[in-house]
Amino acid sequence: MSIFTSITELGWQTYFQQQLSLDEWDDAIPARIIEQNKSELIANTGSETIVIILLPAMPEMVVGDWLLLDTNKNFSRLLERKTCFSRKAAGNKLKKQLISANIDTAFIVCSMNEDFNLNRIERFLSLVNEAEAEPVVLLSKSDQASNPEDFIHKVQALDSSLIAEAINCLDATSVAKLSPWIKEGVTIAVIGSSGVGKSTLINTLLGEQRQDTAGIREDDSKGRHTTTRRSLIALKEGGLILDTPGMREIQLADCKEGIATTFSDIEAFAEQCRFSDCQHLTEPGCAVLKAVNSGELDQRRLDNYHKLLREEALNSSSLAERRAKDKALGKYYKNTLSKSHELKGR
Ligand SMILES: Nc1nc2c(ncn2[C@@H]2O[C@H](COP(=O)(O)OP(=O)(O)OP(=O)(O)O)[C@@H](O)[C@H]2O)c(=O)[nH]1
Ligand SMILES: [Mg+2]
Ligand SMILES: [Zn+2]
Repeated sequence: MSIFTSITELGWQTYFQQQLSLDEWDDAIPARIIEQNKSELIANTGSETIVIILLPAMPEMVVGDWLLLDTNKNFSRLLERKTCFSRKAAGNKLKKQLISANIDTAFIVCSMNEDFNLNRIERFLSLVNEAEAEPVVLLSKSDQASNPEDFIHKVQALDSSLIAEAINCLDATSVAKLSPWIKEGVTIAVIGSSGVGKSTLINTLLGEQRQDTAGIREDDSKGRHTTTRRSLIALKEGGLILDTPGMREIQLADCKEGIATTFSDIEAFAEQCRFSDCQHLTEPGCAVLKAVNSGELDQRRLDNYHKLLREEALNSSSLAERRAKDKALGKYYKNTLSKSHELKGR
């Protein structure tokens, strides 16, 4: 396990410091969650590692979160997050799932082979933009691609201000390109589908085989994900990097702003539509459809925009409905409980 020598190295920033009360300034010990499993959290204080057993009364916490411990090194409270990545939980679960907290930069990894997919990159960008973290698109397996520049152009055609780099995750010289983003106190999350090279990239940055990669996996029968847990790892150059399991399904929820930022070109065209509530489907005077016809906008990109917006609206409304139901149920239990106490008291 990595030993963090100071909390600045762990990513402690003024944003978190400002949340401390005067008493907490004196007594509380800040700690950051660096690993988690179903029943416990592993937190680091900058000088030691603390295991926190999860209790029902605790708030939902995730890797990257900052929390305060009391003088006995027990959980005291969770600090407000600067950024948070979340999605609707996979499958039919009506639940929001936290992915990670307090991420400054996201490396969105996509390999330059048959898995290359612009729709998926736009999906990840929406998630990262919603959290207002800085996205960097990494196009991996450059050693296997005959034309990496074509892939870079395709990504930059989405948004000319987007940073895209082609890398060979197995090669230290190639990975050294990423040094401008690796700085003390900066937390980077590596996200992308399974098998794109996220753990390989982290191992190359570390200069050691810390994380299992598909190449050295002994038993493939457990499924196609090699990394199964999120862990925050300290880098020699400073900074922290979060390895994540490949996400097969990232259903967007509560992500409207993120989609708007990702598709700001479409939103700009939309301002010129004849009707202010234009859906850009069949309406006359639609500036978005005009941009498709003139070749300024890809039909694929417009289709994906529609798809992500529909999905986001559906997921957000079912999650809101679920939250309202849970709240009503909570009130009901509270009422019946206090009634039964009243009866018992009589
Ligand atoms: N040639 C080449 N192979 C790569 C590159 N990046 C990763 N690989 C290989 O691709 C396979 C998958 O890499 P991993 O690092 O395990 O992928 P991952 O993204 O961590 O996958 P999950 O943990 O399942 O999400 C391994 O066999 C790596 O050696 C690369 O840039 N070039
Ligand atoms: Mg992995
Ligand atoms: Zn329109």
